[in-house]
Amino acid sequence: MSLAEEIKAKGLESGFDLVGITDAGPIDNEQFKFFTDWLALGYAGRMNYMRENLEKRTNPAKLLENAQSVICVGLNYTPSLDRGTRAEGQKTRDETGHLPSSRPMGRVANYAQYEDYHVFIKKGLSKLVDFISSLACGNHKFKICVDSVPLAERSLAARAGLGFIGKNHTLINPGLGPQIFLGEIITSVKLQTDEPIAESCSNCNKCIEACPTGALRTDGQFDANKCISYLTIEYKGQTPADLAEKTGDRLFGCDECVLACPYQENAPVCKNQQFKYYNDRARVDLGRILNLTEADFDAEFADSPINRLGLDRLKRNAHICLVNATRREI
Ligand code: B12
Ligand code: SF4
Ligand code: SF4
Repeated sequence: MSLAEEIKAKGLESGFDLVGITDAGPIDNEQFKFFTDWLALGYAGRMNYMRENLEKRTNPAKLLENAQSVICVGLNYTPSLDRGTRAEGQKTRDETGHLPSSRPMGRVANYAQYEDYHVFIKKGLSKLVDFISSLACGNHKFKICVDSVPLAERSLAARAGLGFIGKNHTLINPGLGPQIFLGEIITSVKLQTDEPIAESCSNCNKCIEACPTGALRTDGQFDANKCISYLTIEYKGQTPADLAEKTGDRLFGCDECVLACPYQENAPVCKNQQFKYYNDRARVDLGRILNLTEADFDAEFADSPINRLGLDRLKRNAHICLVNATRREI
């Protein structure tokens, strides 16, 4: 087995669903142009960090001295509707996958129903680094990236053969669908690289039709200013009234463009049993959120991606969902 093959086998054995390798060169010109157009058109909204470190974000070699390769991993996060241990008295989900309740509830995006993926994936990648260090000759360097490092993760994952970029802008693997977290190890070890896959988006436009706000534009661009995921996770101000209304009962994140994709239909559920899933985070009681103290919030969401949002913004979102619930009842 070559070193690259050993690394890929170890990655899969340690619980990742996909492992591919690409070189540490910059993303291609078309992808770079897409990115700079996105910034120039103002579609990054108030995510000012997306305007910084452009050189590093689009070129892994700028993030690590003598970088040669990027090992890209994917972790499937499609939740099973019946997964997890139900608490005493907890109701079963209805045919739409929702837990019926007489109290107004807010929906949490699938990815945030798990423990914080940043922490989980970093731990897995750190073990993989130990494994590579034990096999590679010489004194090599490694940099672990999961989401927060300025790096064009989707572009690199596509180049490493993990999947293709769909019209919903997610990295889609034909077998696993779009609900895949990404992570990378940039390394000075030179490894044999993989080829991008041949399959591509079917252009069925179901994602664009499903987007409640028009954030997924028909011209192929993505306007974060209108995206419910951006507004409920990243945006710090008061949500504009028209968009607040379209947010419906989405308390944290949005999955519409992901769930509408035909590649999601037969996607297998997350098989990594070490990756903690919380059944009771799929839908949460809005009244309870509005009454949480800082101490309650920290205790309840310490290991969740929701923790980064902070209690004030979670309450802002809960208030919007509650107003929308009242509107639905009238
Ligand atoms: C900022 C950010 C957001 C922002 C902006 C999203 C966006 N589309 O840009 C907000 C908060 C809205 C967001 C939402 C979500 N995010 Co987010 N996000 C990021 C982050 C930090 C940067 C993304 C970025 O660079 N955006 C800028 C745009 C221009 O880049 P891009 O969409 O990645 O597109 C690149 C290529 O795909 C290509 N490209 C894309 N479309 C096209 C079209 C054409 C024609 C061409 C030529 C090229 C091209 O060009 C770009 C060059 O780099 C990444 C982590 C990272 N470091 O990469 C996670 C990441 C993209 N997010 C992730 C997830 C899971 C989500 C959500 C599903 C969460 C949710 N349920 O609410 C949604 C999905 C919304 C969506 N449809 O994109 C995952 C995606 C995994 C996957 N399988 O794709 C990532 C990779 C985090 C991770 N490590 O797993 N996110
Ligand atoms: S996450 Fe929701 S609002 Fe954002 S582009 Fe996808 S469907 Fe539209
Ligand atoms: S819904 Fe259709 S157009 Fe959108 S990403 Fe999936 S296959 Fe592509």
